[in-house]
Amino acid sequence: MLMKRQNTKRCFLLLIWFVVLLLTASCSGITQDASSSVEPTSTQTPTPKPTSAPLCVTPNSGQIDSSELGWWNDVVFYEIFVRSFYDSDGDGIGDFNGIVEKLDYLNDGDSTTTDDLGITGIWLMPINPSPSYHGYDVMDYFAVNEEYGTMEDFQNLLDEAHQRGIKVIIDMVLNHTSSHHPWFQEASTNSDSPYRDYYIWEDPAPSFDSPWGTDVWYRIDTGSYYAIFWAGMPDLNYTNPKVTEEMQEVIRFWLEDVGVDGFRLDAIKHLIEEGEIQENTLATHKWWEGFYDYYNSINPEAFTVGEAWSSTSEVLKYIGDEVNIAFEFNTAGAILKSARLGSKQYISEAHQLITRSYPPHQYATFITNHDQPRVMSELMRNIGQAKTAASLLLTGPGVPFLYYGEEVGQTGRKPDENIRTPMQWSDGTNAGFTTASLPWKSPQGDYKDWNVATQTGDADSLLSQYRALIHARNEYPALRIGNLLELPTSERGLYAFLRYTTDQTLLVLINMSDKPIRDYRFCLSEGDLEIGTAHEILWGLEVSSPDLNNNGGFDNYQPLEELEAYTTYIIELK
Ligand SMILES: [Ca+2]
Ligand SMILES: [Ca+2]
Ligand SMILES: [Ca+2]
Ligand SMILES: [Ca+2]
Repeated sequence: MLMKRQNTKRCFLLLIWFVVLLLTASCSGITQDASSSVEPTSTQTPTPKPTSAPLCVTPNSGQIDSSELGWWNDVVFYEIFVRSFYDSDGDGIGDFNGIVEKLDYLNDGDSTTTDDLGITGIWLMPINPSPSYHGYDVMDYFAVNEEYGTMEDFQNLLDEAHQRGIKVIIDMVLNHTSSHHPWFQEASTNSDSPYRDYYIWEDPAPSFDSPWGTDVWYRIDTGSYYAIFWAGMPDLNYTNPKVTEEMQEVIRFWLEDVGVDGFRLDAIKHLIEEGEIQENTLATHKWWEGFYDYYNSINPEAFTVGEAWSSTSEVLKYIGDEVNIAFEFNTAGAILKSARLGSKQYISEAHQLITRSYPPHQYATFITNHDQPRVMSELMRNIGQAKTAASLLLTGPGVPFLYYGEEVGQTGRKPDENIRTPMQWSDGTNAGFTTASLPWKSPQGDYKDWNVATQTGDADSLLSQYRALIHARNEYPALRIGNLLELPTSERGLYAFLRYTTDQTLLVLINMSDKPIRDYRFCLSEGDLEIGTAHEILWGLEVSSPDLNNNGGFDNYQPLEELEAYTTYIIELK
């Protein structure tokens, strides 16, 4: 009896497995039609053999409609925690003037020099007055944190950045205020105050928790209020039109009176709750649609990037009519995983998903940010893997964001203060961050080996890799706004792909393995190539040219005899 039941169960499982196989097969068929595709006849992975003919691929004929792109698609952003970047006046706290002093490091505004990092956008973490060190609980939306400088200092930073062709966006925290904000002070002490309804009160408090299981209802003398993150960050009540009006004025102020280029929008998925549903609600989407219309009416060139820490299928609902772009957390995880495991599988899957899901390039890519362990800690100090991660970020589609210090391999794990430590400028006292004897926070203990000064003259350093990649991205539109077509090889550690526009074709080779790769060949059944030349643009290496076939592609191309471990090459083909 038992045997029989097991057999039946096994048959049933087999049947399910078969159905799943069928579904997978048909889904991947759809995938291939929608994105630039591998030829259907050659989708089966061959047994890796050195002499096997390469799989042929054909580019997608659909070109990207440039009217769907924005100025942000030409930008490489750099996230700065002001408190930790550079201290100009020796009080141990980073400030606006400190950033101005370091702008030439970021981008000197001269396109002929390449010893700067080359970034073209800055995201400043919150700059408003706040009782916390990080600033994600705002006390005054119309002022700057005086520890960082004055509004004049900030205006000066904007001017100096703009002169160098750097856009500046600021963090905007709309979901909640600080409990020290005058609105909440008033609302929490006086139930009859007009500000009472700026927040969310219920009596008795409901019993539900946050999606991650923490308390969200806090009892004080006058009642219980809702705060999804913690008691010090009471959520604003956006079902009250007054709150929306107040925040529209905030947005107008920063765009029109101050002149920032846009906003990084914090925690957008938590804006409006519907009962116990506390993320990605319909009311939240509706509110952001109104917000989108509002800020575009103030300045149609204004840019927003949203933080919706969710799966791609949820994130993309915000794109294009609520915010311009949002962070691609799934791709960030895939970059790290591919770099760590030396396998293209994860990033290849992520690229397929985002290129078929979003409008072309309307997503923000990154590796880790101020809420996550630093890249170099995630990769256990493996500089080869860190270079791979940088290459995947900066040769890939979308709008890339770096987190300050990532380019010199800064480390840090949670708690949060430890992933937001001072920028490591040199091997001097306090990593060259401040002349104060006591910085607000000590730099990481290994700063003497990992800093800007030490890596600047070293062609093999991580910093040199970031510089080369960013300058290449600035120079070649195909890296910024081109299509992506993977060139299959049997080497799991070799991620090879074309980035191409109508008049530019780049072949990107990333050997993410710890071994050299020699046995690889590429086949492009058709393309736009006309003369059959190849030119390596990252390091100026000599590379072989492809023999063009009759369709402007190539059948059996090997540009370099050997791809060294953990190396990246970008080859322009004509
Ligand atoms: Ca200072
Ligand atoms: Ca320059
Ligand atoms: Ca909320
Ligand atoms: Ca939408």
